[in-house]
Amino acid sequence: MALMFLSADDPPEAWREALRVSIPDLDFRIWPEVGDPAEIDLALVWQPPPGELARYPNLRAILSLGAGIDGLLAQPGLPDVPIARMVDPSLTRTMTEYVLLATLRHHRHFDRFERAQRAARWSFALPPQAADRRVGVMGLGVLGSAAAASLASQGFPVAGWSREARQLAGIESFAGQAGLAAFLARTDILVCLLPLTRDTAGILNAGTLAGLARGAYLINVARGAHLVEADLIAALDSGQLEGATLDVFREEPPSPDHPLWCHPKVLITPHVASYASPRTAALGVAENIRRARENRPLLHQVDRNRGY
Ligand code: NDP
Ligand code: OXD
Repeated sequence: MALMFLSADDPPEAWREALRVSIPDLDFRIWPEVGDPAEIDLALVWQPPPGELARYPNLRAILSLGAGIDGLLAQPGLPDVPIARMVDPSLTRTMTEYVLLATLRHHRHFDRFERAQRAARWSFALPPQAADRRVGVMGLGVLGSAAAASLASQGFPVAGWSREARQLAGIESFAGQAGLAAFLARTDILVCLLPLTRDTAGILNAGTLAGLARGAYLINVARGAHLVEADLIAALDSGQLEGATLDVFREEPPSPDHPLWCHPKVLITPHVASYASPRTAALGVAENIRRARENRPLLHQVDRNRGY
């Protein structure tokens, strides 16, 4: 029985050390040096190459190093075993930091000042008070609800949109298709923290962006395929949107000639909004290793039908 670690973005040695604190005799193999595929019973992965997971005949479970599992569910030949997604305080904290930073940057006009400075222009403009800037968070799950709470603590009027109505202190709740138009209409800064599913793909489109208050901002930290990029560019160019912060893209990295790279109203970050630190996240992963090997339900097990 061995665990395969496969990720180009996460540090294998730090994960090995952190997991061995809880499971000292863990046989931890770093892809591609995994030995006999039949000995692998667990896969701890982020963005495996297409088809790779089908090579391990005795896999018991897949443990995702990411919160979003859309990429795993799209894997050809994905084994029919339980999948657990990443839920961890370090992941939540880093996402909250990013969303707060991006919101405050737009709210306090730093995006405009950056443009003005490049043109040696003194661009005096006072921002509204936080109480007059309405933030809307699409997705009120683990990450969305934490970000929403943090934004509300800064004084922003915050609303969230989810499938089912949620009761969260200080957050106005909108739910389902029936609640979407009203949610958008009261939103000046829109944060997308939805999972990518068949229902949410392309949800940030011309219609959605037109439904926002004029001069709104978009912060997409979920998945690139939520956004119809041409519709965003049109909304920015028409003035319907004042700016956008984008951490995720349909193609990562976007091609060098992609128009978003040099759009003056867009800030691009390279899919770094949040990450799980092995120091804290290894505890939950170790628990799931034990659960999988004892045939018990996993923590944060994904509902494949729901898609998240
Ligand atoms: P959760 O599964 O905890 O929350 C998902 C939320 O989205 C829930 O509130 C859910 O509603 C809502 N939702 C799902 N489908 C719909 C729908 N059709 N209509 C309305 N609401 C919907 O996910 P997390 O908060 O943990 O993560 C969210 C996403 O963030 C991940 O899937 C990933 O794509 C992205 N992410 C990006 C990172 C980055 O670095 N850029 C890092 C980590 C995650 P309900 O509450 O009713 O179920
Ligand atoms: C995730 C991500 O889903 O980093 O965790 O995108």
